[in-house]
This record gives sequence, structure tokens and C-alpha cells, in this order.
Amino acid sequence: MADADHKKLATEAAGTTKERRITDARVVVTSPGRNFVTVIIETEGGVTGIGDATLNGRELAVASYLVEHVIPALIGRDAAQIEDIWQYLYRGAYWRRGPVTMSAIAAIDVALWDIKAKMAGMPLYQLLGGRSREGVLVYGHANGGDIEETVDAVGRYIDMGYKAIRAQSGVPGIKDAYGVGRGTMYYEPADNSLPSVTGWDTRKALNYVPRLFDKLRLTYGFDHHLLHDGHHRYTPQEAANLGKMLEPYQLFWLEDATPAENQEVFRLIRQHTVTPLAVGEVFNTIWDCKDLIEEQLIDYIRATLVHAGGITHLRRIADLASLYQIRTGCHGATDLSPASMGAALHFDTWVPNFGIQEYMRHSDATDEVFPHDYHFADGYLHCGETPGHGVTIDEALAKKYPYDPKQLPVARLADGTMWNW
Ligand code: GCO
Ligand code: MG
Repeated sequence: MADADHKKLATEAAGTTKERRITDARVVVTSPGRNFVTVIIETEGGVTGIGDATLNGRELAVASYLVEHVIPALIGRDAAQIEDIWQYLYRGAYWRRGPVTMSAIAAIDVALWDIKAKMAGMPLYQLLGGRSREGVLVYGHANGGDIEETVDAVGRYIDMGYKAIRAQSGVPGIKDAYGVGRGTMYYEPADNSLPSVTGWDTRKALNYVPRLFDKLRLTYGFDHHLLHDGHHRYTPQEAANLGKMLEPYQLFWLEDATPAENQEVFRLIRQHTVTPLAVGEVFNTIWDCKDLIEEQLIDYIRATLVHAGGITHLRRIADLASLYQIRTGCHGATDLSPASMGAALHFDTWVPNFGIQEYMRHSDATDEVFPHDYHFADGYLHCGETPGHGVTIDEALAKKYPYDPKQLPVARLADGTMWNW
């Protein structure tokens, strides 16, 4: 059967409805402080939906994938057939997986869920199965040039009401150690049109990081959740060592202690430490975390809507994780747009095995381009009750912030060897 016939049959079977026909889809690239790629889908009935397609430092690859290869095949389809469209884009590409493909699919998927929820007149979490919790526990990013500054920064987050805080510090002798922001609230590592070069030294970090957490627990006690991101820097053995040294400080998690392309290396870390482990912000499908989950090598899965195929795919990952009591801890850095955050909060409000949500605040300019109805109160984010995912885009304002090429840094060891940033 020709695809056009399939479209027609499926539409007739569903009893539709011209209203649900996709009439237009477009991509907006805007840079209100940092770059965001947004998909907007329109239907014949006038309902529109938006989805985030931002892949930090590689934005135009996804924009072009959408414009050249995805959008032309969407026009005329029934916007209600989210699953079929997902399968069509995933299987239909032949070249499965990968961050560019999966971010493009995710953006379409989230925009379609936005449309479906608007058409149903419901906030998105209701379509997923309803509310499982009152609010979404979030963690903020505290950082400083040294231990003292980071301890002060954590205190500021505690004063703002945060119950969970990620702590990163500069390390003496390491040039631009990962995670140290330039301002107090907004962190943007993609700072240059060509990657800037930062340094790394595992010995120095292993000497310093445990002292940071020692000072934090001495200063603030054990009431707050503390988190730390290894940002793929350690070997499995070094990661095990760090996890062990951090045990007295009872972290909520140690994140990305070592790169996870080879999932089995986590067996070694697991054998040596009970510090909870979180992995997955760079994953894009269930296949990236299948072994980590099935072998219970991690405690939190950090895959996100925007990079892991949208709601349709992320809920499959969450369901697999739930079999092993592994909980979600979705990536939520500022390079994910408010459209990602809004949709993630609906997902988090529903998902039974929710753990925590990362929350880095967007700049005022970003918030103005993406009006939204979620809000922070007392350490939790709350999604709104507006039908859909509650985030829109002001396209006129977006035009005032043209694309501004920026890439993530790279890291090198003291002798010049390339390392993992
Ligand atoms: C985090 C992340 C981010 C990434 C960024 C890359 O845990 O928040 O590691 O800060 O570095 O999303 O674009
Ligand atoms: Mg991280």
C-alpha cells in the first residue's frame, strides 16, 4: 500500500477529521543568550504544538535533518498518530539512533503530544496517566572557583529553598575545571565558535573533590541531597576510588563517573562502591542503557526527552528501569530549552519511578522567548494546568536573537593528550 493510501486509511479509521491534519511544520533557531532549535507543528484545525530539538554545539545538524528530511514527510499526516509517526521516523530512516536523528524525532514527538493534549483540553501529564506526585524534586547547580566559593554557593541554593544541590568546584592546578560557571546562576559552557581548550588532571581532582564534600557536610549537615558530576573524566578504577572516598558524605548520586559507551565497565565501579551512580545524559535510545539497567549497574537513568526520542521513547526507558528499581533523573541543563523543561515536568509528574530532575535556570531573555507556566517553589518545580505541555514560543521575539555559533570546550591533559570534556 502506498504511504499516501495508508495515511488516508488511517485517518478514515480514526474517524477524523480534517482538523488533525498536519498542514505545516517549521524550525526556529534562536539565540536568546544561547542557541535553541524549536519545531512548530500546525494542524488544519489551528492547534499548534512545539518541541525542542536543541543539541548543544551541533544545533544546525538537527535543524537541517528536520527541514530536509523529516518535515516534508510529515505534511498531510494525522497529528494524533504519534506512535505511527515515531515508528515511521525511526524505522523509516534506516540509519537508526544517534543524537541528531533522535533529537529530531524527539522534537516532533513532543510537539505532537503537545497538540494531542491541547486537543483533549488537558495538561499533558493527564494523558500520560495522571499525577503521581505533588511536585517535581529538582537539583540546582552550585559552583565556585575553589572549595570556599562552592560552599558559599551551596548555601545560597539552600537559602533559595533547594533540597538537592549539585556541587562542582575549580581545582587548583586545573585550567577551567568542568562545571565552574562564569556567573552565579546561568552556566553556559559552549562559549566559542571553535572549542576552547580546558585542562584535566585526575590526581589533582581526586585529592580535591572529597575535601569539598567533607567541608559541605561539616558546614550544612546531612539534611540536603548533594550531587556531583564526574563528567566522563575518570577511568573505571578511578571512578570506583572516587565513589569509595565519597561514601562518608552520602551523595544522592555520582554522575557520569566514566564514559558509558562500553556499559560493562560499570561492573568494576559497582563492585567497589555503594555511592549511587547516575548515567545517561548523552544517551539517545534504550539500547544505550539496556545493559546498565538490566544488570543494575546504575541507580538513576539520566536520558532526556529531547535527546532520547521524546515522550514515546523515554517512557519505554523508564518502564524498563522500573523493573529494577532504577529511577529517573533527567538531564535539564540550560542547553535544553524551556520547551524541553515544560514537557519533562509533565513526564516527571506522571512517571512512577521518578527520582529527581536537573534544573538550571534559563536567562530572562530565554524565558521571554519561551513563555511557560511551570514554576519553582520550595525546592520543587510544578507544571501548570494549561492544556498541552504549557510552553510556547514568541516567534517575533525569537527573530531578534539570530543563531550565534558556539561549541562546547575540549579537554586536554597537561602533556597535551586529548581527554574527555
Ligand atoms: C549536566 C551536564 C551539562 C552538559 C551540557 C552539555 O549534568 O548538567 O553535564 O552541563 O555538560 O548539557 O551541553
Ligand atoms: Mg552531567
